[in-house]
Order: sequence, then structure tokens, then C-alpha cells
Amino acid sequence: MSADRYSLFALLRQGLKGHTGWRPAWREPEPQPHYDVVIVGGGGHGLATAYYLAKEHGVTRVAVLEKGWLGGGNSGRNTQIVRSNYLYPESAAFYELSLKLYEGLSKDLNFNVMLSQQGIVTLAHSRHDLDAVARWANAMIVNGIDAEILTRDQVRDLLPAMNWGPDARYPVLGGFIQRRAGMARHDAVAWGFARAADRRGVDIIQNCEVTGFRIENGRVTGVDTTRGFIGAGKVGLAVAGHSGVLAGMAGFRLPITSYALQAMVSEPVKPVLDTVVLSPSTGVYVSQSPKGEVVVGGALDLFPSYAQRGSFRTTEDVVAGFCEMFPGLRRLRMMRQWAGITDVVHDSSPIIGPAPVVGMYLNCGWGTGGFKAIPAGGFTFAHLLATGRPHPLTAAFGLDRFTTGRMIDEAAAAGIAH
Ligand code: FAD
Ligand code: PYC
Repeated sequence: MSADRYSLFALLRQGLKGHTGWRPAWREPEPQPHYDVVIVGGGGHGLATAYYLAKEHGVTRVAVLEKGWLGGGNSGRNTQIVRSNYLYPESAAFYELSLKLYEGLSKDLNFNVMLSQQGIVTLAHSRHDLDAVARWANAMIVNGIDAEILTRDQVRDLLPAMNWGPDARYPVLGGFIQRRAGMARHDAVAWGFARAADRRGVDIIQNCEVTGFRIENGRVTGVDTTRGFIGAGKVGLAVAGHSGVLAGMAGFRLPITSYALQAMVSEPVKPVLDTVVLSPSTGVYVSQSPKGEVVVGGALDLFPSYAQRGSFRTTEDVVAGFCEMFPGLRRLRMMRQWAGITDVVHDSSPIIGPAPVVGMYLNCGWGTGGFKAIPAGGFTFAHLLATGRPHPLTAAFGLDRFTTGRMIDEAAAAGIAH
């Protein structure tokens, strides 16, 4: 019997039983008094870290504490873009590992994360953009990452739905493509890591907010939570959007500012876009989801905020840029608009490394671009938590760079204003 027919029968059987017989994808355990590692934050990074701690290092006395529901932070709010098109060798190596892990993730987790390597086209609208695009693509090629510079006609072949008329407000002069880039289903990534971590013995505890840290003689010994005290040998923070808040609870400050980043989706329509499009100079990016919704996003709201909604000013800019570039889609109805809180570091690179408190470690500062980093972020953070030493690929991303001055300024490769 085919798998499809089997699952159809399973669905029918479960329907007749009132859907009470499904095996939950992960357990709902009560918190234990003590764990070897407590990870704060049940987004993609926290869950991937727990999975790789168990899988790569045999560390299974691990709890992931999430104040809400899994993936309810930025991991379930992003626009799903995965790519490794960064400028500097440190970032290129890190994000390329992440893309490679994404390429094998559905098989590794036995969970379909719906990776679609449809490519990302970055547009050039002016002579200056052409220079920037050439520098960007050439830096990638030097770093061994796939990139192809495109002429105007090549972009036109890939994106016929754009405005190619003589009066286009944002004419396209060329661009470049990373063909292995694309999209993965965001909540499937969080759920896949959660299920696989749970199967290896990790306790995933939802509705459990960390409200404080116990620190004795400069070393963290556990966390206070809304479900009581939980002791910990080590604590990993993976709380994108609230890293500064948690650092404040532990008594130190981070070089981070939090901003809202918004996006929106239209009603579903027939296939019109089969590649992701990024226009850095208008600050707009567009893709089409497998369901047919056109996904549109733009720049950060450039004032600090913890509100999970975007300002109308940015919405207006994004919609205006989108309508100019895709006039044939301007009558689409937008169905949803939302935002997430992003923790931005002034060199637009993440922080992965030890915190100023002994036994506490940081995975933060992903800004607008940490979804693509989830597999490598988890893999390298697990190495740090298990061994106490940075993984070689993240040695340059520690907090110490803010005192040595060895910044990795990736603002130009963030793609959207950052
Ligand atoms: P999160 O998924 O936010 O997880 C952190 C978790 O910590 C949250 O679930 C939160 O509830 C929990 N938490 C916070 N405080 C506490 C506490 N005190 N106790 C317990 N739990 C706590 N990146 C890309 O690479 N590509 C994109 O296309 C992209 N698009 C984006 C579009 C938007 C609109 C937004 C907002 C972001 C986008 N990003 C994108 C960025 C990406 O979503 C994030 O960088 C990434 O999801 C961060 O993952 P995380 O696991 O660190 O954080
Ligand atoms: O990191 O590719 C990215 C991205 C696009 C939109 C938001 N983040």
C-alpha cells in the first residue's frame, strides 16, 4: 500500500476517533530540579542547539525553556530566506555551513523542512548598484560561494513580472544570483528540531518564562522561572529580540539595540515568481510561498521598540516600492502584516561566545538574518556549550570583538537596511 493511501487511512481513522490518537511530536515534561544545560529560548537556535548537543556531544540532560510556544518568536515570523551570500570570509564560512546543513536537514531530522533552492536575485537599479553588486558577487566567488553576475536581459528572463517599461521608476540594470539560496518552511524548521531533540531525551518546556538568574561567586547556578527554580551546570541564551533584557537580568549589558522588523503576505495567487527578489536600494524584497501568497518585506523600523507590529511609515514605503517594481501585482489584497523584534549589533554580525558570567553563553545579535543561520548557529553553539571552547567557525564572533575592534561589518550583505 502506498504511503499516501496509508496516511489517508490513518487520517480517516484518527478523524473517527476525534483526533485523540496522534502521538505528540514532542513530550510535555515537568521541569526537573537540575540539568547539565539549560537553554533559554525555544526558537530555532535554542532547539537546534539542544538537538546538536544530544546528537554530536551525547549531552542529553538538557532543557529548552520557552516563555510562550515553540517558534512563536522570530523563528515563526520570518520570511524564510536562506542564503550564504555574505562578504567576509568568517561569515561566508559560517553561513555556507548553515546552507549545507539545510541541504541535508529534512533527511537528518526525518521531517520535511520544505527547502526550496529557487535562488535569490539581488537587483541593481543604478550604475552605483552595479558596482556594489559586482563587488558583492566577486567577494562570494573569492570565498568559494556560488554567485553569478547577471545582465539586465538575464534578470528580465528570470523576473518577467517586474516593471520593464521605459518609465519604470526603479529600472533594473543587472544583478546577481545565488542559485543555491532560496526558502525553507520556518515553523517546520523549529518543529523538526524540536521533535528530533525530544526523541534524543531533551526536555522541551513551553510556557516557562525565565525571570532571573542565580549567580554564586560569578558563576551561574540556575534560573528562576514562572515554573520555579531550575538548577543548571551551564546556561545558553538564545532569546532573539530579548537578549538585552536577559543580559540585564544577569547583570551585564550587550552592544545590542532592539527594533521591529515587519513583513506582509497577500492572498494566494497562481505562480508568478519562482525566485526570491531582493532590491537593496529600495529596501524591498519579494517572494512567493508554496501556497501562492506573495510575501513582501522591507527595512527595519528605525526606532528601538519591543512592539511586535511594524510602523505604518515603513509599511507604506514597502508597499510603494513593491507596487512600483511589480505593477501587475498592485491590486493584490494583503491578508496579514506582522513584525518581530530583532536584536541588532552595530557590525550586523551575530554574537556567539561566552557571556561575562561564568557558565553562561550567548547566541544572539542575529538582527534581521538569523533564520538562515539556525542549523549552523545550533551546531556551533552546541560545541561551545559542550566543550567550553568556541567552534573554530565562530571564534571571530565573540563579545571580545567589541574591545579588540575586530568587527565583521556585514551591513551591506544584510540586504535590507540594518
Ligand atoms: P526566536 O525564534 O525569536 O526565539 C527566541 C525565543 O526566546 C522566543 O520564542 C521567545 O519567546 C523566547 N524568550 C524570550 N525571552 C524569554 C524568557 N525570558 N524566558 C523564556 N523564553 C524567552 N532571517 C533570515 O535568515 N531570513 C529571513 O528571510 C528573515 N526574515 C525575517 C523577517 C521578519 C519579519 C523577522 C522579524 C525576522 C526575519 N529574520 C530572517 C530573522 C530571523 O527570524 C531571526 O534572526 C531568527 O528567527 C532568530 O531565531 P532565534 O531562535 O534566535 O529567536
Ligand atoms: O537575511 O536574507 C535575509 C533577510 C531577508 C529579509 C529579512 N532577512
